[in-house]
Amino acid sequence: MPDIHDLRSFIRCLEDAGQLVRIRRPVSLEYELADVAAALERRRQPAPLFETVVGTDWPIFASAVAGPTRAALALNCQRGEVVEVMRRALDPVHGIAPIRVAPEPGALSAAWQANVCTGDQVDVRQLPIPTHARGDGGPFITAGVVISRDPVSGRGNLSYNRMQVKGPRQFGFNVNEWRHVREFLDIQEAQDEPLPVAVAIGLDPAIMIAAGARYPDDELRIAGAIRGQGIRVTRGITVDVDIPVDAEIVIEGYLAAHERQPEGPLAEFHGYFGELWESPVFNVTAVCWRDDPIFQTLIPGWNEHVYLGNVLPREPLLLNHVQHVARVVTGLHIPPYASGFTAIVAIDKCNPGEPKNVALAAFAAHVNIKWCIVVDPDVDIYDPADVLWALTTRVDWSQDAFFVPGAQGHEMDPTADVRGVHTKIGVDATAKKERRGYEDRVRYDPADLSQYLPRV
Ligand SMILES: Cc1cc2nc3c(=O)[nH]c(=O)nc-3n(C[C@H](O)[C@H](O)[C@H](O)COP(=O)(O)O)c2cc1C
Ligand SMILES: [Mn+2]
Repeated sequence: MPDIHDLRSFIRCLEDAGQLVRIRRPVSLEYELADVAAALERRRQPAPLFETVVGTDWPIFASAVAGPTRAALALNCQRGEVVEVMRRALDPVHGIAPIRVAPEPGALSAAWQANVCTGDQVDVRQLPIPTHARGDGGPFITAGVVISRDPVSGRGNLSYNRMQVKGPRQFGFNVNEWRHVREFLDIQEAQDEPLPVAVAIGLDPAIMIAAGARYPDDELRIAGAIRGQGIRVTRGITVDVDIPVDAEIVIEGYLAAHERQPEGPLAEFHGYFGELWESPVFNVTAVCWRDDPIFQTLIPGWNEHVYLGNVLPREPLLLNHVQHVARVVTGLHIPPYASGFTAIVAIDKCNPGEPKNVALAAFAAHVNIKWCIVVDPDVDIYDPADVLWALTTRVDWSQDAFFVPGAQGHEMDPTADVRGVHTKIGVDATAKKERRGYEDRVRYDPADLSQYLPRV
């Protein structure tokens, strides 16, 4: 069982599983790095470790958990078990609290305390922060996990908040209305106080996965549940929040009270650019890093963005709902290449009407789901080509598809109105041999191509 506890151990695990590609050719931080990572993600290729990046000595890793293959490695399970493992980890009953490492005299309590830069020494423009998409407003930290604390209860919190470089010690910090960080900032602002936060970059993927979930407690407990033991944390150097000791890079600072500045645009999860936001301002008090750090980024508006935010936390919800109506669910997936709006459910159908009930249950599982495709167990739900084949050869559209007009969806779905009202569609793409008999489907055994092809 691989011991994954930080980014380095995860990278080793990926390399052993053929899920890492080391890129030695120099790449530019502007566009080129993201272009390469995006192409790899869309083709479901290994995650890139860019070893030579122009203008920095630090390697950059991207696309850590861009889909189910690497999620399975991160969660130490089979690909078909990811939903079940996530369902267990997201249940607060199984949460495991972080463990606070006390500083010992003369020793570091965290690897990232090896290099510390504070006050006027800090210039975040020296960090290798990519400009990802043409259309983004500039360089953004996208894979930073934000650690904050409820000023009232003291409970810790993890979230993603994109951060746009604004100056040597300042970022624009995006935060939506209904986020926990927003609640904490509101509480502080009512007393004209800033909110201390830390941003950890380069992490155990269990923490990356945890940060994408909405959870009633400290999301580090989700990461603890995944690892079966508490995540080791230590207090920040200039802020009172508990930061994972194994982070590669840590940025500490404060969200200024009552300050707002234009921030954005950035590639959004639905695959279009967003608008400028009036966002809070993050003032940096310290930047710290491990010796020979690895910077980590996440390609905005692309697979990993959708997978962490809209897939991993929601597939367990979908499973709960479809299990309620279908006798035998053999698999389900919300594909990260479809903005989290599509659900694919495989069932061993027991009744001709069951697939349509499954689709209805999927719409109830989460408002974002607008299309549910129900297939037989022989269809590979992770392979868009196999799903398209089932849609083509097993669907009579006038009988097997149904619309739900005027249903609630996501306001940012470009087909919905400004309130998010749109039409949902359910498709029964299971075979109906009772309509007309036909022979078995063609099958070839999956060949291990690495045995036959030169390494690319
Ligand atoms: C890759 C990624 C980027 C995100 N970026 C932002 C962001 O910039 N602003 C924001 O408010 N939420 C963003 N989110 C959503 C929240 O960080 C995430 O849903 C988290 O659960 C919110 O934390 P909370 O439940 O503790 O409020 C992002 C999610 C992901 C997965
Ligand atoms: Mn939270």
